[in-house]
Amino acid sequence: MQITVLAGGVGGSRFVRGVREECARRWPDGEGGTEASVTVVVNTGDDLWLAGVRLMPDFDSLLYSLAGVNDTERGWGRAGETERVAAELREWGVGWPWFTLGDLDLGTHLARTAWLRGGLTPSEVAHRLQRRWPLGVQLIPATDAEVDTHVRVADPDELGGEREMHFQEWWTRYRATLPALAFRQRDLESARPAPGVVEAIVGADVVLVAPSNPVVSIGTITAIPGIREALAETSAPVVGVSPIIGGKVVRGMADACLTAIGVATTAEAVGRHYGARSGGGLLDAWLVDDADTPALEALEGVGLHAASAPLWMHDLDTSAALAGAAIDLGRQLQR
Ligand code: FO1
Repeated sequence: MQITVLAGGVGGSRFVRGVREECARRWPDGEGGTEASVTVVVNTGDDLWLAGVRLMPDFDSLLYSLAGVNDTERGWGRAGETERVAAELREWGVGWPWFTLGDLDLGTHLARTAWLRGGLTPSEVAHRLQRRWPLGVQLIPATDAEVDTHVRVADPDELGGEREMHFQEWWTRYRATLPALAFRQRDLESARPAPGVVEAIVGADVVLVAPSNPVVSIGTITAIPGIREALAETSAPVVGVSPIIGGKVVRGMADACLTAIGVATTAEAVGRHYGARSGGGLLDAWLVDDADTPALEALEGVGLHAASAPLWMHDLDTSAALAGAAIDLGRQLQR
């Protein structure tokens, strides 16, 4: 059973832990793991260079969460973190005072940057980083190209009345409160899927789109030339899970991103935004929360196989149950 998941960071991490757990329960390998193979195509649009090191936040969120070393309160970074170096960087005026690089986290960024400077590609670096812990799934960055997301915002002081900033500044410094005029990934046209990504999508038995940010996470992954084509080509059912429950984002500030691209913050609107594969869109099926069952008929109307299940992931059991519902929805389509 080959399962491929498209995922961003924080929402993606919980969902992927659920997929891993559900696979271990359904297809046990006798050692507490699973015979199923789970590949996660990870968003790289949040990535940035800061203080001379390369950060890959969504990859690191998945890595730390799946390894069980993540800070569960903050939702990012390492458990038991300290910030001695970050304090020094602030004194030197290096990096961003509003963006904390913890000491343990810096170990990851320094290792990654050392390997990159040694000539490894980001996906080769990703392979080395995840060798340290037995994650039970394979994480692959969506592309080896740098496609850092930038956000255009209105600025009356600027000529032309606009300016651009890195997504991470918009997200962490301004908490997405500056109305975004557009999101742009630099050099996206020349980006290509990282090695193994197309094979993971085309060769999957089911492709799952995690309840991640539909604009800057799933949107960035599927905008990489070659990935959308692979999704159109795969014989696997493509099943998405709504990141919106009852008209509210589950976490993060995806509503600010959706508003910027003119999509309402509802499970129905995001399902329509992704579109049905039969109509040239992304998905075969769309899983919404029980609170959003009124949307099921309209979603069927646009060619999506729509179903509802509890989408709140409170713990490993609810995450595994959600993963199971998404896998089952996909397998119903295969018959
Ligand atoms: N998020 C914050 O809100 N504040 C921070 O200071 C911060 C630092 C940080 C450092 C490394 C890293 O990998 C992630 C970090 N994040 C921080 C979270 C980051 O913005 C998110 O992981 C995603 O990129 C947005 O979904």
